[in-house]
Amino acid sequence: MISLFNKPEQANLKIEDDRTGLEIDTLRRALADNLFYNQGKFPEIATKNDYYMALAYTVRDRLLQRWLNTTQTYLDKDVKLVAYLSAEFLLGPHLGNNLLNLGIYDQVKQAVTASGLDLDELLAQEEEPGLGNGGLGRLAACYMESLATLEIPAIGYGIRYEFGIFDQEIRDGWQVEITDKWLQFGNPWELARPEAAVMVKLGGRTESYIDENGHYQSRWIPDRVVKGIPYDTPIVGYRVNTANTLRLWRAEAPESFDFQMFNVGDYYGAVDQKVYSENLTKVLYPNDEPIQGKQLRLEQQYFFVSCSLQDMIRMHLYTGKNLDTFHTRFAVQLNDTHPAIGIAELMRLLVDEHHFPWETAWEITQQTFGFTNHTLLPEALEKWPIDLFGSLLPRHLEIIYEINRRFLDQVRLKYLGDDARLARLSLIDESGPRYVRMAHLACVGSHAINGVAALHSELLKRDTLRDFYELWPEKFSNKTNGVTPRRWIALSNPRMTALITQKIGDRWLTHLEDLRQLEPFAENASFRQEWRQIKRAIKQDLAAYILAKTGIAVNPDSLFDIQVKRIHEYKRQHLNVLHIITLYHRLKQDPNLDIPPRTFIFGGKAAPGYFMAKLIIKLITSVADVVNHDPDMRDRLKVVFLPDYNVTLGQRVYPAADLSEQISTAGKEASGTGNMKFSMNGALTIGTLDGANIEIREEAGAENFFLFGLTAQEVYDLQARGYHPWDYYQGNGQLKTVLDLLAGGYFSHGDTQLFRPLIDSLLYHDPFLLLADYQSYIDCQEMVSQAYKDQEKWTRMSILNTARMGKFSSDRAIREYCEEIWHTQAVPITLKAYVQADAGLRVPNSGVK
Ligand code: 26W
Repeated sequence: MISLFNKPEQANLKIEDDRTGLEIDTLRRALADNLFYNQGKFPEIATKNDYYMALAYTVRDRLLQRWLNTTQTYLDKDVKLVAYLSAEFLLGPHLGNNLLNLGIYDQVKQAVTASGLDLDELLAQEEEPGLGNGGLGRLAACYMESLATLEIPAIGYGIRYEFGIFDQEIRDGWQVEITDKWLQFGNPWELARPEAAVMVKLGGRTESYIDENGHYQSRWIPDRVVKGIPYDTPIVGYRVNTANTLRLWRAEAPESFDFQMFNVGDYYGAVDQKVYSENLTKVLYPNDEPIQGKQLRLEQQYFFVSCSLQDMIRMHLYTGKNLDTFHTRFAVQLNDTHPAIGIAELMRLLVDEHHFPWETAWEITQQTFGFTNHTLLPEALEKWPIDLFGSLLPRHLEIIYEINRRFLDQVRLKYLGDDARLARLSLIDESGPRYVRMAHLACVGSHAINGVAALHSELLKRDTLRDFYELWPEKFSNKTNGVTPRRWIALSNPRMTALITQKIGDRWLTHLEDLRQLEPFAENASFRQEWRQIKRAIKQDLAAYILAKTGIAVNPDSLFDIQVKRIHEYKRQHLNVLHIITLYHRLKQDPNLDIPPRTFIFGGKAAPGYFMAKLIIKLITSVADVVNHDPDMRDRLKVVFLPDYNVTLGQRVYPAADLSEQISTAGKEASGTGNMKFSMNGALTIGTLDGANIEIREEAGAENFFLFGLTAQEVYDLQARGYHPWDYYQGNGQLKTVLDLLAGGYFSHGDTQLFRPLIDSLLYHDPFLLLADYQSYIDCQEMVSQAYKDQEKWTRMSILNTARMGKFSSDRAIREYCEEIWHTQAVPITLKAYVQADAGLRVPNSGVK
């Protein structure tokens, strides 16, 4: 975003096109210049990171023109902007993606090589910005990339955590969390915008008064004020001129040093404010799903939402518009309930700060917001204790009470005397200790509510948000998730990309439905051969990486069976382990069992406070230890836990899979997005009818999908009539053997206590029905082994999976959001040079005083 303040005078600068040229020599010179002028280094003393930074600045120069032109265009033209509010953006490394989207990968590779450097080594230098936990954060990143590629005016708003998701190390089989110092070498991809700082109030009290027009007014007297500093990162579209902005907020003390306090000798008091404020954006909460209800979390949410809404209002007023058209200029999407406080904050800004009548303000607010729910797990639906909420946001609590009063009046009219429904719908949970239900605020304050896969959206309407659906069916829709084919195919799998483009051209990268044209090639033996060779080469690369990282040698000709995602009981990584132990036991019983050798690969972080998830990691590493060192296995079974699973590692792993594990309990995984990335890269899926698995199977064809397990309805019915996991244990010899082996300490050096909590949970509760789905899963895995023996058949299924994944492009999802929720259109950008080599600086006629 161009800084709107202090305009430099007309300057007569002679600018080399070193900063935009793409000729190899120009790029090489730019690289050398940036090493010298930006890093202040010369080759003899330059580190690999210096070269990475120099290259990053060289590439950044080449996207700035797009960025400035995009911003200028949005200011000049009266465009409607999508504002995507998310507490998490799991962006992944920038450099490779920017090279791809700018279309300069090859030139830069040549220039770097000609300079005696290795592009892959420089790419590996980048610390990925891990500003998210998992699915929700990564989806936000894919959507930002698609918005830019589709030339949709958009801004992403979030938090610039100083420390992102922890780095994971495995010590003695256990997860250990390491602080993620992603900013330690600086971040060349962001621009600080201190001139666009905004102030945010916290705590304190309110006092009401009657204003000069006799209207009731309330003013908020905070006891703390924090300054929000925006940092802007360009999000470049693929082969278009659009570069949208991701604006992430950092908190700092308004006065970094309170001299008054210092002078009275309260040294610590003097910096207290500073430390307190900065703590606000210090670290990402590393839990996805179970909420913690920590005050700092609510402060983080309010802070970035208030900064963002104030920023949008400032932009709207800057264009000379009045705020009663705010909703025609901004379509604000709430990425789950984490930014839902935004509804009360926009009301506060419109009513208290801009003196709008309540009704008008409410109309604008509802028209502005859309809400996406990403989870059905009751423990993940955010609700804040009234006292905590009221002490931090006293004015917002008043506003929420007023929203609730007017809402329940409406409900009462429609459902006279139905007090139970009123209590269920209320924004305030009065059933015990009182809470503010953030999902209810989001539903009441938004004009659109959506789930992230067909089944999930149905379950939202049938269960979680049933009362709201009955009230406002027109608000509800489904928007099945998608992933960007640029990062997850073109960047992650260049070999397959080249083969596909060779056959069907390259339009598919922006029109993924074109992949259907690959179908006939599934019947072509030599194409299948080429397809298999590519998969083999990628598996070879991953095998080398696994050996380097874990010391485990895996066979690239074995079936790569992969499960990578956050560790969670509903995702059932431990069911996968029950299969491994079953197979292991069978091979011990019958060493001549004819099964294709398998390599089981796991990856994923556990929330630090989630004991069972951490125990599941220990289970995987313990079983791996025994299986990998058992000579009877003769390398037919290998188990690997890959540490520190993140976006960078995902780019290595998804293309290398033969089998994608999507084995969550039906009705629990809202959508999943890893499932899409695996299928797009030719992996076959073993999965339940859960989340987007259902739609992947619909698109790929049931015959190209390994289905098992209870459906969501069957899960519901089984739990309704009473589920006794013990009976399954007693009733299935193989299952009993497997669990007894575990309980007996076979995989824990005889320690029978280590996995007791896990086994007891399975035998006496099993909330995620592992034992109920065990046999179906094992039988299905047998089908997989049989299918893999026929490589031609397998390859054909693999090609058809890729060919039929067009639906799962984030471009399709974004087009649906634009047409059905945001009502925004593409605004193509024409590139005009900001700096004419001969004419000096050209200052746009913005007319801002
Ligand atoms: C308050 C703690 C917390 C943090 C994150 C609660 C819930 C979350 C997210 C909603 C969890 C999440 O990432 N959900 C995942 O969102 C993906 C994108 O829509 C879906 O594909 C996954 O199925 C869903 O688990």
